[in-house]
Amino acid sequence: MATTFVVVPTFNEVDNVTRLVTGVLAVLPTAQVVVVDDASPDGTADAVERLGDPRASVLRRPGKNGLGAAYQAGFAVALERGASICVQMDADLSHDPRYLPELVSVVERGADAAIGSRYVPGGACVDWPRLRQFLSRWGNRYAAGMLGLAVNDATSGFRAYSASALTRMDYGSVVAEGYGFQVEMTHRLVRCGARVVEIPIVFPDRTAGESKLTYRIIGEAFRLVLKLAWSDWRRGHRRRL
Ligand SMILES: Nc1nc2c(ncn2[C@@H]2O[C@H](COP(=O)(O)OP(=O)(O)OP(=O)(O)O)[C@@H](O)[C@H]2O)c(=O)[nH]1
Ligand SMILES: [Mg+2]
Repeated sequence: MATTFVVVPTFNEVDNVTRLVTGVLAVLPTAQVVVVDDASPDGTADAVERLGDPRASVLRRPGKNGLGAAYQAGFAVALERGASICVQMDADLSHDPRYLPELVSVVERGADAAIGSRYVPGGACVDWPRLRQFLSRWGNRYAAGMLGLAVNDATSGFRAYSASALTRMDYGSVVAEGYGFQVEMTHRLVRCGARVVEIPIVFPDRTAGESKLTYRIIGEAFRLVLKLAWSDWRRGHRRRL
């Protein structure tokens, strides 16, 4: 049977994290949850430890250092502890644990990665302001179009990876953060010939805590797509010569 680890990056998620961790363990009782907390001043890490559940642990990092680095640290711990499947999800309850069994089972049945997608039939974003919907929808079209990714939701942070795909992708060398991190990971999956399956998810806006999304993160993702498209083009060009 697969050994599943669920990696959850957190910064100031005390109002969500307990519900999230118990929700995950209710649907995946044999999984391990690794919360990667960047010294949240609101006591998020303590809230997880207070649960006293041996299946939930906290990786405490000394300060806020970005989402990409938090995922990388969480994946490293999961792989070191013997994960065969690594899930990543947000703590703010926009990623509903009810989708976990399907994401995991798709990878168990042979996919390299399963992505919880808002932009396939049956998927949706609810309660988001129009501007967020617009940015997310067109950001995904831009990334997929520029990079030739046959993935409808390359910015989704709700995913399951097989351990072998993570290793093959050399996830530790990904440099982007935030949405850029998800796009760069998707680009690597596609470039290394991975089998990626999208599962429809309904994604509600967070109801507690604050979003960490900034214009800097959006700008970084925009530039990253250009950079990856340019390096793809150069690689293709070199092959043709
Ligand atoms: N460890 C760590 N976690 C982070 C950091 N930034 C964000 N997070 C967590 O990453 C997850 C996603 O962050 P959100 O603020 O929900 O960002 P988002 O989902 O892209 O944006 P919203 O849809 O507006 O909520 C949440 O669980 C955050 O607590 C960080 O620098 N370090
Ligand atoms: Mg969120």
